[in-house]
Order: sequence, then structure tokens, then C-alpha cells
Amino acid sequence: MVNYIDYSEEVKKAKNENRPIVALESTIISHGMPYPKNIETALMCEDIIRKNNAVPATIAVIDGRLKAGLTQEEIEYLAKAKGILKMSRRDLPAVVAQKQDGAATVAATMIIAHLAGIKVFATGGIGGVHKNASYTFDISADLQELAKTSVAVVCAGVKSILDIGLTLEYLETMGVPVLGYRTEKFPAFYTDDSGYAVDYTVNDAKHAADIINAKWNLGLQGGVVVANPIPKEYSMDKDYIDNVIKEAIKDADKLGVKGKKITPFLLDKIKELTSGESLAANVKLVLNNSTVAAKIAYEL
Ligand code: PSU
Ligand code: MN
Repeated sequence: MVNYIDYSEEVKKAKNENRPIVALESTIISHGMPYPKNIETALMCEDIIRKNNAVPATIAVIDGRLKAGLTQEEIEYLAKAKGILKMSRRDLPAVVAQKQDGAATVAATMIIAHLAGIKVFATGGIGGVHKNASYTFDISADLQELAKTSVAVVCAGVKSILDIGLTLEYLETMGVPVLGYRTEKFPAFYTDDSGYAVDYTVNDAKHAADIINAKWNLGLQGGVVVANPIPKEYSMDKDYIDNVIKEAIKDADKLGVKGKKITPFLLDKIKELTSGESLAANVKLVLNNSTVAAKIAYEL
């Protein structure tokens, strides 16, 4: 494995000193946010993790090398370059063998984090079961990854571009614990309440770490979802954002957008329809998740 992974200097040092490390994904940089908000946010996430006594490892594949920790130039490249591959589990082998670049989704980030010995990962939202999955079969590979790869993922729940109820059912079937960070409600990304309950509420980072440790000490492989709601002051109006999302989905249907293109398409459309308000909320919640992930990594 050593032959495939490059560690940044900072991550290498943290590993040697057994210090807490938090993985960050790069699809959010290349496909989730527009330039320059994407690079600003990526760098702010790294800083907030450092401020909370952990070390950030932004994850991607560059020239076929698995990167655990990127330089600022590499992040800038992923933020600016057009047409970077959105890379999930199925893409990794080809990207590595063909020495390509890939922005890592939640699934690919979990895989690389796990190979690099990193236990905690912060992102915005995970992928899930799409609303019309009964006939499109569109269920994000993120969910299968959570079933088998032992990394804790701190997110703000899932967006209502997905079927949140079915996503939670799928996670239950796959044996993935869903922990609400200081909440009994599963958050819906832009809002702090999806209308669905979480399995367990944790009061703080130590409480989350205890449950995560217990899972892995019991030999139960797979991830844990730590659902951390967007702070109240940044939470959007539920009816408003739900209507915007409906509009965006209608557009995607009309244009026949499918597969890996659908999530980036909807994010961009939602941003446009909210005049950027959704993007501002997205930035705030990712920073909030980075903070909580750093605290959990420290406790672990
Ligand atoms: N949700 C967001 N922003 C994102 C994504 C999801 O709010 O950028 C990205 C993540 O990288 C996630 C991926 O892993 O989309 C899921 O894509 P798909 O549904 O194609 O599996
Ligand atoms: Mn999909």
C-alpha cells in the first residue's frame, strides 16, 4: 500500500507523532462549489481543523498517486481545473493505473483515508438514495462504503435532493449507526431537521468517540455517520429550500441529467435559484463539521 500513497509533510509528521488527523474530500472542491468559494472553503476547513488540535488531510488522486494531504497548489489545481473526474470506488482502479487525477467522493475519500490510517472524515453531505431510485436504481456508492469501510463521517445529514427516509432505511440495513450530534433529529443539510429521528444522540465529541470505538473494538467493520446540524443562525427556511429543490429536480428531469452528474447539477441549480444563499449555508456547515470532526479525532 505504501507504494500507492503519498502523505503530505504535515500528515506524515502527525502520523509519526500519533496526532489526530481529519480527512477532507475533494469532490466538494472540484464539483460541489464554484471557484473561488471552493478553494477558500477548502483552506478554511484545513485551518479550523488545525485550530482544533488536529491535522487536515485533504484527499484526492493526482497522477495516479493516492494523496493523503494536499499542498495549497494541489488544492488550487483541483479548484480551478475543468473536467476533473468525480471519482468513487468504481473509478479508483482506472484512475490509479492510468495515472489520472480524480476528485474523491465520500466513498473514495473513505477508502483512501482508511488505507492511510485516518479514522475521521469531515464533509458537507453524504450521497444517498435518490428520490426516484425505484426505477433509476440511483443509490450513491457512499452508502455501501459506509457499510464496509471503517471511517467515521461527520456530515450535516443529507439534502432533500435525496429521499432521506429511504437513505436512513438503507443505512439501517447496512448496519451503519447514525449519531445525532447534540440533536435527536436527523438534519437535512440546509436545515437542521429533516423530520426523521436519529438512532442515537451524542452530547459531545467524547460520547461520539466512545460509540465509534465500541463499534470497531467489537470487530464490527464499517463507518459511522455523525450527523451534525447546520447551526441555527445559518439554517435556511425549510419550505423555501424544499421548493427550490423541487424546482431543481424538475429541471434535471427535463434535461435528462443522470448518474454522477446529477448531484453537481442540482447543487449548482440550487445555488442559482437561491442567489447564492445555499452556497453560503454550505460553507458554514462544512466548517462546523470540520470543527466537530477535529474534536472527535482528538478523542479517538
Ligand atoms: N453532497 C453535497 N456536496 C457534494 C456531494 C454531496 O452536498 O459535493 C458529493 C460528495 O462527494 C458525495 C457525492 O460523495 O457528491 C455523491 O455523489 P453520487 O450521488 O453521484 O454518489
Ligand atoms: Mn448516483
